Amino acid sequence: MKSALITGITGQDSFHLSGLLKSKNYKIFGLLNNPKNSRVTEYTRLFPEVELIKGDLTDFSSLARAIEISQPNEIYNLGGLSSVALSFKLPELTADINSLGLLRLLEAIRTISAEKEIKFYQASSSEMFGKVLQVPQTETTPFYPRSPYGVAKVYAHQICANYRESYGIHISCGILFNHEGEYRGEEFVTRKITKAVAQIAQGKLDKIRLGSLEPKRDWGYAGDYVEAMWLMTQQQTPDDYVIATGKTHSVRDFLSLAVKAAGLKGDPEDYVIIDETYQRPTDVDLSVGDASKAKNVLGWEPKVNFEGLVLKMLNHDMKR
Ligand code: GDR
Repeated sequence: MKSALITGITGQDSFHLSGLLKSKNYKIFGLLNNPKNSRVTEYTRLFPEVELIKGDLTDFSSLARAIEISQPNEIYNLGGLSSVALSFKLPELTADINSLGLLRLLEAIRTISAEKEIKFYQASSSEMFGKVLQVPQTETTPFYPRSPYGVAKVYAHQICANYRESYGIHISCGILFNHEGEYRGEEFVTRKITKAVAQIAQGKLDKIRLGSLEPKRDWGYAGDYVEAMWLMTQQQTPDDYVIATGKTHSVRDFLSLAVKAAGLKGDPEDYVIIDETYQRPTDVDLSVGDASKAKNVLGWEPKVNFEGLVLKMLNHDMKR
């Protein structure tokens, strides 16, 4: 039986990845930094068999201990501060967790005599492309991050390449574009919209406050994207891959589809108040990825399209 250690076990991607690894009969270990996190109950209800290990990406010894306990074949580093907006308020913590936390984990792998070769997956991000220098973005597009989060992810991405080349560690980085779904946190714009639209449709809310309707993102379904993560760790040779749908849509497009699907009448913008407090000092205006390499090498392709994603999330929130 293979075993996997996942950091950031209560995050959106861990819910999807745990489901995938469970279906493949893995023994799963999850690194949990805050047992009081409100998502722990939901996670343990869905995955009672997963062994949770107390630990933190800011604490080297807890990472070494987690590796010793789990003796993993694969490690998925999904932990860290994932809100780009929050990274402007907590830039130092963002660097400590998202950059140095990853470095600590790599150092733990390098220095611990594990029983077997560990295959490592790093959650890199399209946020590294920031003010994009090429459309669409590929694995070779230069980085121009526009947030403390993006800058921290660039460090992590590049130290992964360095450890792969210096020490021969099997490290693959998935440059994942925005991916959403039923487990998405409410601080992200897609979930914020589908939750609010469901409440408006049920007469519980009048309007939704958003920072802007203009930014464009390449939005995919998280359930599809965790399959790409797993495929990367199954390869003989580690490498970096863009994971994206290749299509871009604005926040306005997402809102319009959700409003229509909920059966609300009138102009979608009638339901919106533009609120500057949700705007960032610098933002990414356009993001669209080219996942040809993942398709050719991993045989990976997204299954859920933009319309399917909006409906999935809206239906979930309508039921709730
Ligand atoms: P993002 O996701 O920053 O792309 O990072 P988010 O959903 O937060 O923002 C997407 C775009 O929508 C704009 N926006 C708003 N965003 C939020 N959160 N709230 C609002 O009210 C609002 N109004 C407009 C944002 O400015 C932005 O342009 C996500 C995260 O999952 C990262 O961890 C991941 O690495 C990247 O995607 C790829």
